[in-house]
Amino acid sequence: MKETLLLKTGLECSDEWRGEFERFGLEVREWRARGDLRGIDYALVWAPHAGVLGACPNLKIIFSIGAGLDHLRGENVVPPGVPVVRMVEPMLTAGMTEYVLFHTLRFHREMPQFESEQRERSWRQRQPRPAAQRRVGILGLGELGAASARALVTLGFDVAGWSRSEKHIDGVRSFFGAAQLPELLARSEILICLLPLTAQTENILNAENFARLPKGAYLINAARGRHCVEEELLAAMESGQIAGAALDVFQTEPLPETSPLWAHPRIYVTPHIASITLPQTGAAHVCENIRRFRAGRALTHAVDLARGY
Ligand code: NDP
Ligand code: OXD
Repeated sequence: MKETLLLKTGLECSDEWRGEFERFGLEVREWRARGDLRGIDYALVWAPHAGVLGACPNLKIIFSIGAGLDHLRGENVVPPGVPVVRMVEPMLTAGMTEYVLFHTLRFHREMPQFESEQRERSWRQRQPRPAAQRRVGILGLGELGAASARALVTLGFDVAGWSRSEKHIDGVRSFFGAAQLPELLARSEILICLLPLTAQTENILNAENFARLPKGAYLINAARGRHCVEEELLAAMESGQIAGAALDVFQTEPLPETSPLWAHPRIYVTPHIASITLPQTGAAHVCENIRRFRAGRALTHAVDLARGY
């Protein structure tokens, strides 16, 4: 008998995922038509409602459709004892690297300034600064942060990163642990946040840390909205401490129509699309883990939800 995968994507791409899993030999059950939960073997989900996964008595693995795991938090969302695997797939990483490169280059080459000069029909030539003289700091040097760091090094930027443990990435200066955060911030003219959302990282983009950045720094937040205290960011932009920001994620999503972030002249808003798991490559990661499970081998990218990432 075929095994069944319960699918809740959060986006309008269920058919593509379904096709991939059916080719692999799984039956796919959509979340909204989930029926008898005894028949569910695997679940691939984004923000599942509390109580549902725990009511699947034969569930073998829960796959997060995203890299982040915060959507699985909350009482009764993930039943104890069922392994959880997070999403790590090459196109998710590539998409984030593109997003980071785009915004880093945009700030580095002063494009927001040139865009505003264009609107004024103002022709002001100036010498661009070499990338080697631009200090970029990345909060989080995991799958996504490390890939972005490598790409920025290739372009010649002066790159440093911050993580819990020390990293050894060619051309990237490693800062680690809470004690070294101020030093990383003090050198970051462009600060990129690619941290997971945990109790330790929530609100990390706050007034105190903005004040540690060089004056006129830029912020790129592609991690989670709850990393950033939005009111304190607006204040730091008002004072000129932060010159510009690219925000893909927000405290409340969708970003409310009334939010001042939408119309801020120096904030670039995107609707949580910095990178999105691609069904083809994402399904390959899921299927590989199912194969491993069936063969009794260790899963890849299984996570400890208690650690938070
Ligand atoms: P990883 O788990 O691979 O990496 C997390 C990194 O953060 C690690 O380097 C880790 O350090 C570091 N870290 C965690 N906690 C701390 C801490 N308290 N202090 C210092 N460093 C810390 O995650 P990914 O790179 O795969 O993803 C990062 C996040 O990006 C996701 O959690 C998600 O929220 C976000 N994301 C956003 C997307 C979007 O479209 N906007 C798309 C995909 C992901 P160490 O290595 O030492 O453990
Ligand atoms: C993710 C996301 O965590 O898309 O993958 O935000």
